[in-house]
Amino acid sequence: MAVERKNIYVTQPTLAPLGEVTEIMQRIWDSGIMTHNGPLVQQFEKETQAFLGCSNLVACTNGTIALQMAIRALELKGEIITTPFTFIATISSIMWEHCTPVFVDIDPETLNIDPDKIEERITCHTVAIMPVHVFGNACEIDRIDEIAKAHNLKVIYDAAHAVGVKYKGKCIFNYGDVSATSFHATKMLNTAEGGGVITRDKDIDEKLRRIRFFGFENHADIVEDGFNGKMTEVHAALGLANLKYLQAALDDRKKKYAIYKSELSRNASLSFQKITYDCNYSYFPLIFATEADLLKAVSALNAEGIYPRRYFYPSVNTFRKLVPYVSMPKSEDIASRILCLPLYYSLSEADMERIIKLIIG
Ligand code: T4K
Repeated sequence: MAVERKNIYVTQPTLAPLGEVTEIMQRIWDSGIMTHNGPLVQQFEKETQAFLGCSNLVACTNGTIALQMAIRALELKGEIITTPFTFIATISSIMWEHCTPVFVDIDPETLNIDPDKIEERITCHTVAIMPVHVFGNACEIDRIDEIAKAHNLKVIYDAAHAVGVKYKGKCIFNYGDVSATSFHATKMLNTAEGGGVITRDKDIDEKLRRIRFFGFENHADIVEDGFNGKMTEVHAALGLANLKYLQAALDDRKKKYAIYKSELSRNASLSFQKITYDCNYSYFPLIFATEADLLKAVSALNAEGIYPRRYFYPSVNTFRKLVPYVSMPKSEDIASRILCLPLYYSLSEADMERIIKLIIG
């Protein structure tokens, strides 16, 4: 009799046992406090900071709003240099804040913005650089900061993928003017939906907290151009429970990444993201020689109920509805032949073996 297999998707959330979540949630039922910077949100901020090694983490509704809060807190108006190889939220957050995204092509090995190309795109309208630590692979932070300083620009890191990443031994959120991360269900640490904004600057931190709460100061006067960016107590409870499993999830990803990489390296036509500093291995991006090879692998996997994802396809500079098209050859080329393989805590090594076999035969 044939064995019925469950479908395998690109990821699955790392979830604490339900009992541990409800134990924390009981406090909401006891107090009746559900939102508005309640005790669980404050505890989630404190414990996440302590785990990661950063300060001034402002928890919010999602990673997109985190980016928008960062842009607002820095009062940016003008052009923001960013990467075309990213999720659409990087660009939409810039546009929602009435700024203009200006693309700089990527380094096809690291898949991050190419620092050597940033200065060519700086104009008198440029106000900031928004690089992305793509798939949790740390950007060339020193180079980017040097360029920003020389041109008096702000730096916001889109660190949506970068929970747990270090740069030169320190939490990656400690760099740039502000970092924005995501606690979405598909991320290393999840609150179902959620985000966080991090800065070393106490004044910006306080401003971010006011922006998150409609712009109010002390529930009286409106002192900032704010909105509703609050994380709820329910989301924070889930985050607190999941935080206990973050180290295990990071260790597991690193181990599984190494297995995939060593096995798939046997096929010389496949290549991998180059990691120079640090990575949390939250995704397993695999680069095929051609798009046809990628599509062949996708059909073989799909036929077995396995669903990898084409992150990030297409390159966001090609979304003509949003931005005038400017050719970004490296990003467009990589986007056409990169595939993220299933990678998550409960993925078995036996399933990984099946995936590897289906790709390299
Ligand atoms: N900047 C960057 C660079 C980003 O990548 C993102 C988001 C952001 C900013 C903005 O952060 P958020 O505002 O989202 O916090 C996902 C996520 O929705 C998104 O957070 C993420 N990046 C983006 C790269 O991917 P999809 O379209 O892949 O989601 P979906 O529903 O197809 O999920 C993928 C797989 O995950 C499913 O096949 C099954 C599994 N899954 C998904 C969900 C939602 C679960 O097992 N449980 C779930 O609840 O977007």
